[in-house]
Amino acid sequence: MPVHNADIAAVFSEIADLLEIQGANAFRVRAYRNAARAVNGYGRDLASLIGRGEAVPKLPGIGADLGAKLEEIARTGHSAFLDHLHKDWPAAVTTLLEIPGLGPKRVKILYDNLHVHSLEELDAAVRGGRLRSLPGFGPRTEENIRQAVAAHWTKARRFRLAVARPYAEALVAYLQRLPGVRQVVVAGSFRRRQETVGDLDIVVAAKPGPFVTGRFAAYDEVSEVLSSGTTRASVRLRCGLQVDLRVVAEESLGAALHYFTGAKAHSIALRRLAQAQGLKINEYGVFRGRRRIAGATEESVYAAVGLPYIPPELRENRGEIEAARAGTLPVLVERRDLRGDLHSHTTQSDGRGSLEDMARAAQTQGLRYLAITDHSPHLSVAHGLDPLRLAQQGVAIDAWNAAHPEITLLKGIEVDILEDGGLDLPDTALQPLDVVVGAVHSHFHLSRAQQTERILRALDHPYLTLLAHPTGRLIGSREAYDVDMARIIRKARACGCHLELNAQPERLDLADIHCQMARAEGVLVSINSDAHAGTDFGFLEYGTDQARRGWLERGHVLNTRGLAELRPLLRRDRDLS
Ligand code: DGT
Ligand code: CA
Ligand code: CA
Repeated sequence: MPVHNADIAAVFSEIADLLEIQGANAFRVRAYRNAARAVNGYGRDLASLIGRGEAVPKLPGIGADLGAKLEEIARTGHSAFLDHLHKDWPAAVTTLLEIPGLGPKRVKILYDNLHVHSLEELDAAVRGGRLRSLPGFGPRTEENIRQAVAAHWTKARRFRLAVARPYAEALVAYLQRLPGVRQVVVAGSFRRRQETVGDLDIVVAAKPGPFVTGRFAAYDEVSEVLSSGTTRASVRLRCGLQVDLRVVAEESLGAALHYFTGAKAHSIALRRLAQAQGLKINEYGVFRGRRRIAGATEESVYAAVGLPYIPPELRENRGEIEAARAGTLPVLVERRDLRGDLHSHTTQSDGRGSLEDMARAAQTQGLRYLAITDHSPHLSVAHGLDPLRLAQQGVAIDAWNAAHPEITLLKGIEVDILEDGGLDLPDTALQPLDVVVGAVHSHFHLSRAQQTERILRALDHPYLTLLAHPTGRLIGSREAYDVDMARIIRKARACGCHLELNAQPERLDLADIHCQMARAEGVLVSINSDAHAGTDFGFLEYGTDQARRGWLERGHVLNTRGLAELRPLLRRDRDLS
């Protein structure tokens, strides 16, 4: 069975989780977490590479020991070390970590005292009131966990776009090789580039008949066939992801794609528009009476109702049909419009590439400038930079820039926004920098009023250029903190500050609706990779997808500017002296 990079990364993550629950050395745990990230971010399929006998590529943070484990997993899909850990710790233990409020220490206490090692057992223990007596728990914690477990049960499992993508691509490649298959497109929320997908919806243009659905059901990674007929089938993959397949005639591909791309609300609105013109749209085409007047392409479907093509990212019935009718659809930003990146890390803090590594990788990705923004001292786990180390990094950046006109490094910092809204470095350290990215990394649970005040106060700081990952959410594991985004966005405009759209697949923070709010208020958004390794610049694609869902055009995005145009937009202190 093929092993994807995501599978290898999942093994490393699970090892890290289990080691952490055991209370292993923090550096050892971090090494496995970093390895998982490096593998996830690597652009080529490691298993096929290794299968062809090529040397295991040098990935940041992966030395001889982890490299050998990587090769083992890539070849066999298993890790002897993980199997060894499972002797003492059942696999389901790590799923307990998905419950907010349960960290490794508490999971260990639960396991040691109550032998709770799955969500079902946790549920039973909570119902039985057995948690409150445990060291460090208490009735309030028990109640919080009870609510978190209930929320977990009701929330059907969704996959982050970046997690679903390798599965989608491998399956598309498999289907495309089948004889008689003309075209394969992943539709649904995946095509709309939603940040998470509930399942994959694949539309195949092929000769009708049971051949394609049969081959689909026989795909290696299928663990369960939910249904299979001549034109449709549904399966579940080993990773838990469900995939729905539709086989359509080539002449209906556009109509079918439109139907299965959705979103449902968009399709319904378009059907209404068609009805008003005496037309009928369904998954086979656009019809006037019995006559089919369009359907081979999506363009033809829209044209039949008098509209220009609407990009999938906009199809949420949030005003796109009205905009299309009025001829005011946005010309959405594209990845190739990005000229630079304003948030990245090096080995000076918690990055895994040197200054030179990061600069070269950014250049390879077509960027002309890169802000180096390591952490500030408050984030001690990340070995944040004090003023002296920051100044030394500035010297190294000057040296790089003097020798490398092809890509310009900007001096920056990702400075912690403290609980009171102050910044974690003195003005004297911030003043010489090109970019000051302010970030909340602590006190996520302040009240909405306090959290909002805290950030507004930070935005008032004359050296702050950019508010990083503005809501702090981690998709699927940490809710956004409670803030008044409308006020923050208005404040940002008032003080000439910009907002980041952090492109890390688990952040994608700003959310699409906040991008729209920023656009409406005239606040520029910077699509930043927050790269911790050279391979992370690939995240910019996900950030761009999110920006497109937020209706952003090139002009709304700060880092589509060339350096000369950018520099004055980064300085806020010029008129203050
Ligand atoms: P997901 O899977 O929850 O991330 O979201 P979607 O949008 O991929 O939804 P899904 O998989 O249930 O359906 C895929 C597309 O198929 C959906 O976007 C629109 C279309 N579709 C599904 N059910 C209906 C329906 O009852 N009416 C219409 N017009 N379209 C539907
Ligand atoms: Ca879907
Ligand atoms: Ca579906």
